[in-house]
Amino acid sequence: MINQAAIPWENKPEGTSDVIWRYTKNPIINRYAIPTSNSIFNSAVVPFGEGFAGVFRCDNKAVQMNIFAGFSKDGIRWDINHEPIVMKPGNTEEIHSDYKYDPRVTFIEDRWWVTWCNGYHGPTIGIAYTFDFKDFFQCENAFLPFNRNGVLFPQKIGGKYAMLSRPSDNGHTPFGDIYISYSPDMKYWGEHRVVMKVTPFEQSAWQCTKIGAGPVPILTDEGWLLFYHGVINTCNGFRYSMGAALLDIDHPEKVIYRTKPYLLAPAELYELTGDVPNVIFPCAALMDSSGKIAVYYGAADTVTCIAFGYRDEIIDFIKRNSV
Ligand code: BMA
Repeated sequence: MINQAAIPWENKPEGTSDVIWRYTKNPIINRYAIPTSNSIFNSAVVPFGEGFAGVFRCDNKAVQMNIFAGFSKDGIRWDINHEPIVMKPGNTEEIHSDYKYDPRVTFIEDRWWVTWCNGYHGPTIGIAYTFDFKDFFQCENAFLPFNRNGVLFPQKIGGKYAMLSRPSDNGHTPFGDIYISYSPDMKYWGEHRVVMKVTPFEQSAWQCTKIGAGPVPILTDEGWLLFYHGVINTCNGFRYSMGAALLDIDHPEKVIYRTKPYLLAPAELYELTGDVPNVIFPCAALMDSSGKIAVYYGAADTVTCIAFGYRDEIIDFIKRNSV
């Protein structure tokens, strides 16, 4: 795919030593951006054509969770379809779905693959592919319920598709580690291995309750750069922050480095308050050829935001501040 559009970008504010900084015009998508929406957050964008395409989590005013396609010239101003994606059968006729949320998108070989949390007698990982963000073809769910945060690697590893996921329960899961699974065909998944677990409370409490993969991992010379969310349970409920890890290129179940301090935690009003306060939930990242990165994240389960960073600075930070 040739992408001529520059990724969204804003220079680092003077005087900060942070390696991730927020877009000053956050949020980029407000909760009522389409007529039926209660909230638009935890969404995925990719370079597409001469601009960008995305799959957006829009909860409607009945608070039904669904995913919607959208398009943008600059990655900031989005035209999101007013109707949700209607799936056609892909590698199965079984495309039952009670709800869909928290999509991720990546290009592998010849098509775009979408994963999301799919309601099939409880949350599990749904998979679909598209060539144009108009027709979507739903495949077999990757796993049994209960699972969330299914994130594909953007290329095969050892000849197989690879997916991170976070086995969970049917509610607001009070635990959760990141696993990897492999598939020869995007239908049958196995070779499940643990990648990363929560940290001990006294070592890094922001990620001591549960963790989950965020954007599709980014291939770098130093390993797969994985942004992830980490959660601490507080007397006021869960607080979601963002960290990052470097995973071995050929064996991504091997964690090389992983941030002890968070990279971004709820601090701005739009992160601290909303339908679910204190949530930063990254689901996509764009990187250009110079190593500039734009991370897209849902804030407070209400709106969609961007934060920026330089690949090399982030990698250096992860190495210097690893657990
Ligand atoms: C998780 C998911 C996310 C949500 C987060 C915080 O379990 O439901 O969609 O952003 O909780 O509420």
